[in-house]
Formats: sequence, structure tokens, C-alpha cells
Amino acid sequence: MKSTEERAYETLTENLSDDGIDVTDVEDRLRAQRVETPSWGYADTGTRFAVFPQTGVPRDPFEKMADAAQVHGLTGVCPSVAIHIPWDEVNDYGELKGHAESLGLRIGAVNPNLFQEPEYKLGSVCNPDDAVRRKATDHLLECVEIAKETASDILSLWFADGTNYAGQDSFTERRHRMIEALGEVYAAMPERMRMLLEYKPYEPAFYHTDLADWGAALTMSQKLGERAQVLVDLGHHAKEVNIEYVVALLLDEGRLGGFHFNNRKYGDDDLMVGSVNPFELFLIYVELVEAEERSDTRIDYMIDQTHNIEPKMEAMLLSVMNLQEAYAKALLVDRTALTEAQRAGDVLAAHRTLLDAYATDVRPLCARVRESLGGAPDPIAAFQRSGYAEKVAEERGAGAGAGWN
Ligand code: RM4
Ligand code: MN
Ligand code: MN
Repeated sequence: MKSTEERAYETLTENLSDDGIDVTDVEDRLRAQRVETPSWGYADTGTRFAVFPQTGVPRDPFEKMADAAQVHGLTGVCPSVAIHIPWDEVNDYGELKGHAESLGLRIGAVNPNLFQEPEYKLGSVCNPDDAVRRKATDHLLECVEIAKETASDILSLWFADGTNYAGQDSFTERRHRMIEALGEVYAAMPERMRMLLEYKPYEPAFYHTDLADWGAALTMSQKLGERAQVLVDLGHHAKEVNIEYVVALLLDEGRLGGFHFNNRKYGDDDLMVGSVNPFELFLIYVELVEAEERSDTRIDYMIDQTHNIEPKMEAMLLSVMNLQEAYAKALLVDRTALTEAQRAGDVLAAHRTLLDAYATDVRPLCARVRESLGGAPDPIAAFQRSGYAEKVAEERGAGAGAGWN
């Protein structure tokens, strides 16, 4: 007798094949999907108001890698881990790289931290004080070195720089200071390395932010060179901004370099991917799939989340699963029918083509893909059965925060 899962998979794939979909191709592409997880998502992080500690969270970057290896093992698509410096500072980066490799992982994007030291009160690379700008630039250069030592090829930059009051500083001078600092860092990057520029409209700065939106990040990347690209963090837009449109525009300019997946209701909430607006996530993937078919643009897909009240490992697993489902649904869109409807001006048919794909329950397909990658059909259930949480709770006790507390 076939199991319920087997029957669900067979029914789904038979229906898809009947609709003219090449299921093998969809599965291959799902197997090739990659999602980078953030070291800080495994540690205790929270809001400005409180960090609720959880037992068993990693005490150091090595333990964060161990947790990331669990996520990769159960999903099959998360072989790299982003690090934040100094939160993940170690004496020997070669050792961290070796440790990651021994777990089947590699170090992903290196994220410099330029927002917590007292000198950065008025900004880092945009600060009016030469000495502070020098310190910030030196930290960026140090991160280029760390990337070299860990064989990472991405320097991922987010600046808290901005002002709180009208008249506080000159917008233009601040922009020129950033161009100068980043120009120096760009020149220090080896050929294989890319620089990703992340924008954010506000917070911690409340009047203006130096890289506030995609336009500011895009023009900055154009000033620096081809290996500077824009990173889209789903929590970094004003409410109601059409993110899928921003994605299409950056793709068309050849400047979309990376993603920080998370979800938000109001601000930079860093909630689990797909938890608030799964339809938006699907529509973003519809644009990404189209671009994938057009060119060989390299985009690094990363999660950027802070789990404050939810169990961290399960939160990461669910986020990865939601990304697999969004991608799978986007792969099911009947592109021919969509283009025909669009060109014929058939608004309803075009829209329904998207809805058809979105409404498909792709979970049996994603489960099968994970299994074929050595992962688990239901990663959360498998994780809970594994006893890993209990084991690390015993070993690590209270753990440590990522720098929030
Ligand atoms: C920022 C931004 C960055 C992340 C920091 C911790 O809001 O999203 O990507 O590195 O938070
Ligand atoms: Mn981010
Ligand atoms: Mn953020």
C-alpha cells in the first residue's frame, strides 16, 4: 500500500504533467536552489525593547555553524552561512572555515558591523569626522581580509548612516564621503569578490538615511563598478512598496546581487519568511524565475531574520521550506499562456495564470526534493524527533546573544 505522501506526490505530478509541465526539470531546479542562513539567526536576537533568551543557543561562531549544518542536513539547500563581524569574530578564521567545511558548509557573505560603537553616533563612512570614517573604512578592509581567509566572495554592506534632524549634515557631502570610502574598499577586493549594497528607508536614522532606497543603492553601485550590486531586504521598504517591481527593475539593470529574506507587517520586523505575505514572496520569485531563464545573473539568496519569541531552529527550517514552496510555485507558472494573455491585453487571463500556479499545493513535490537531497520530507518534525535541541540545551545551557544584549 502506498503511503499518503506517495499518493499525494503521484497525484500532483500526474496533474502537472497533464498540464504540460516538465516535472523533472522543476525538480532539478528545486534541487539547485540555494539559501544562505545567517549566523545571527541562530543566536539570541530581539527588538529594541527586549531579548528573550532561549536555552541551547550557540555560544560562539563554531556552534552557530553546527546549528546551520542541521538546517542544511534537513533541507539540503543551505550549504553556506553568512557571518557578521565582530559578532562572529574569532582568532583564527582559517579554523572557522575548516570547521564549517568539516560540517559540509562554507562561509557565505561577510557582513561588517558599523553601527554599535560610540564613534558611529553620527555615522560610519558618512561621518563628518575624518578619523571615524578612517576607522569605518579600516573595518571594511578588515572584512575583505576575513573574506579572503574564509574563501568567501561576498562583502555584504548595510549602513546605519543617516541623520535625525533637518540641517544636521549635508546630504551631498555625506554621499561623497561614502563614495570615497567604498571606492577604496572596492579597489581592495579581489577579482572574484562582489560588494552588495543594502538599502533601508529609516531606523536607526529617523530623518534621512544615506542609502535609503533602491535608487540610492543602484546609483552607488554604478559609481563603484560592475562587482557592486544591490541587495534587497524584504523588510527594508516603506509600506505598500511594490517589491516585485523593484526586483524586476534591478534584474533588468543587471544589478540585483542579493536578497535578505524575511517578512514584515509594519517595519523591519525580521519575521519568518512568508509568514505575513506569502503571495508577495511568490510574485518576487515569478520575477526571479523569469530572469533565471534570461541570463546567468548570480544572485545570492540569504535569510536575514531575528527570532525573538519563536524557536530558532524551527523558524529557520520553516523559512527555508517557505522559500522552496515559493520557488516551486513560480516554476509552475505557464509562461507561454502568461505572455499570450499579456500581449492580447487579457487582464483576467494573465492574472489567473499566476493564481493557478500560486494555488497549487506543491508541498509533496518539495518534500520529495528534500528527500532526494538527503534531507527530510518534513524537516521540522524530523528536527523535533532528532533530540538535537535537548542535546544542545544540555551542553550549552543559556547560550549567548549575537550582540543585541
Ligand atoms: C539591518 C540589516 C542588515 C543586518 C542588520 C543586523 O537592519 O537588515 O542586513 O545585518 O540589520
Ligand atoms: Mn538585512
Ligand atoms: Mn534589517
